[in-house]
Amino acid sequence: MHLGIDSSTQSLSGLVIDVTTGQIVAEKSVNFGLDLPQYGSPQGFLPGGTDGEVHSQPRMWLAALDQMLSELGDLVDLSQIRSIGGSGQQHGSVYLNASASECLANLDPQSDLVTQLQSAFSRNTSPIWMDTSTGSQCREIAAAMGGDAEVCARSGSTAIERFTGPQIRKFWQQQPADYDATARIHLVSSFLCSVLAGCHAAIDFGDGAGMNLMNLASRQWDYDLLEATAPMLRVKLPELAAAGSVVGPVADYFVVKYGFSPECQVGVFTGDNPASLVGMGATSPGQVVISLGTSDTFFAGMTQAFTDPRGFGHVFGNPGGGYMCLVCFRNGSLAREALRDQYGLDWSAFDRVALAQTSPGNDGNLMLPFFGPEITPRCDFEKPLRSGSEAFVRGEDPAKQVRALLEGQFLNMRLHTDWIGIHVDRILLTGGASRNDGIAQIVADVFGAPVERLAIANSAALGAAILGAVTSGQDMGQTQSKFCHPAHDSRIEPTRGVSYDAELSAYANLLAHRS
Ligand code: ADP
Ligand code: XUL
Repeated sequence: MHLGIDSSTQSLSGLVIDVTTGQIVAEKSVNFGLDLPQYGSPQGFLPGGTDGEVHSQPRMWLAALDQMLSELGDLVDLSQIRSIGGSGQQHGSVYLNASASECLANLDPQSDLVTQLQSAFSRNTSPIWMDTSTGSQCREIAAAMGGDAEVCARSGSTAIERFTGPQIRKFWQQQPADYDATARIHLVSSFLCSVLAGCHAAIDFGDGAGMNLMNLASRQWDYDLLEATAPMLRVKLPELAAAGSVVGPVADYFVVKYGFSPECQVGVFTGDNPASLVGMGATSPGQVVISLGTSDTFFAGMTQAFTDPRGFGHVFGNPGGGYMCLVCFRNGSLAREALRDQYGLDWSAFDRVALAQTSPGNDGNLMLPFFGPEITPRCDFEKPLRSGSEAFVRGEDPAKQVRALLEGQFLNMRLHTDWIGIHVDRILLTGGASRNDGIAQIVADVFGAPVERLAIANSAALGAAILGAVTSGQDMGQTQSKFCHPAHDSRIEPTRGVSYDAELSAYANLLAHRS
């Protein structure tokens, strides 16, 4: 058996697979807001950050890891786990001082992770992917490199506010003494991997590409980018390695406390999106995945690395080899939740029956579906912009509002993914909101392609478990063929005769002329 651990924005999950039987044996998830209310992060991050700052507490992730393993141990015999793979929300960074190596190597099973790693942080909080506060740092890095095009050609993305390099630069500028006291900077993924292995683990080529620091072609740290970002950075960064390659055996702490075998191996973790690509069985080019988690993301394997001319899309290393493209939309589930709560609705208002009260195109009522800052396109929106009938613009008619939000979200996605040039003839849908048939229908209609879903919504955790199997020497493709099948009856066809071409132009026009 192999364990996959995914630490996402709102929860940390564990999922156990048995490659012999092709079964998912157990799943356990700890929700940061509901299960760990003492961290004051109802949606997984600290509310109330100013000027676009969004931070989370790495201690909360440690508490969640302890809790998840303790609960998972009630469901499955952890001594049978041969290897552990994992993933984390991308871009988020964890800052550790010089005592961290010792702390990691000597974890005492009589105590817990939070208590023991408490003093190993050189920064109490971690900036996460929702942070949009580093605009000036991005401009400085681009200027030092001779322009955005150069940063993009080297790292796969222009300098982006949530990416780790600009975040590190801001930390160095604003807290130089704390930066100096930082011995190691991890991503969420490599941090949790290090805890499990009891030593500093590498960053993989998938998550590493989300930092504006890795040279995509050579898969090494790019010294010019490091220099443009902050001094003495190379010594603070881990090594780079392929996702799933062996880090070492699981730390004694986990053997004694949770009953893992001392032979259980920990593999290099990756980002949640690259892991999802693995978990959807979509690592080979030709398949498109849309993930509807806290953020909405659109991604696909690529044979060649080419970048988004408008600068919103990214190219990462693909854990299956080669590259993947990714476009991330910050106003995903959080915007759907905001509209749902504003109108006092529940998710049934987003299902097919409810949406049948309105029709595709929504009688010309359109919405720019942003309730907070957006990254694709980059703009500090505060509320949605409506266009259409007077009643609709006044905010009346909840069913039309729901349709307008969803059509707006997927028109925005279609508009900002056309650069990839993939002919979309099937969409694999995943993430928490993918189980909603109404949302899936609108995805199918807007893209004009059928949608399929796997039996399991958490494809990142499944991908993490498959990477765990790879750590034990299993073939990725063969393991994917055992687990990554669309669920029976999960397919949704686009509505016959419906095309969103005119709405796409109207949406692009509204976006271009927004006030
Ligand atoms: P993440 O991995 O980013 O933490 P998930 O992929 O677990 O997020 O998705 C969680 C989100 O899914 C929730 O925030 C919620 O908004 C959304 N969600 C869950 N169930 C439904 C549903 N039935 N309809 C629409 N959205 C849903
Ligand atoms: C991708 C991104 C998000 C996070 C959280 O670039 O910022 O999708 O990985 O899921």
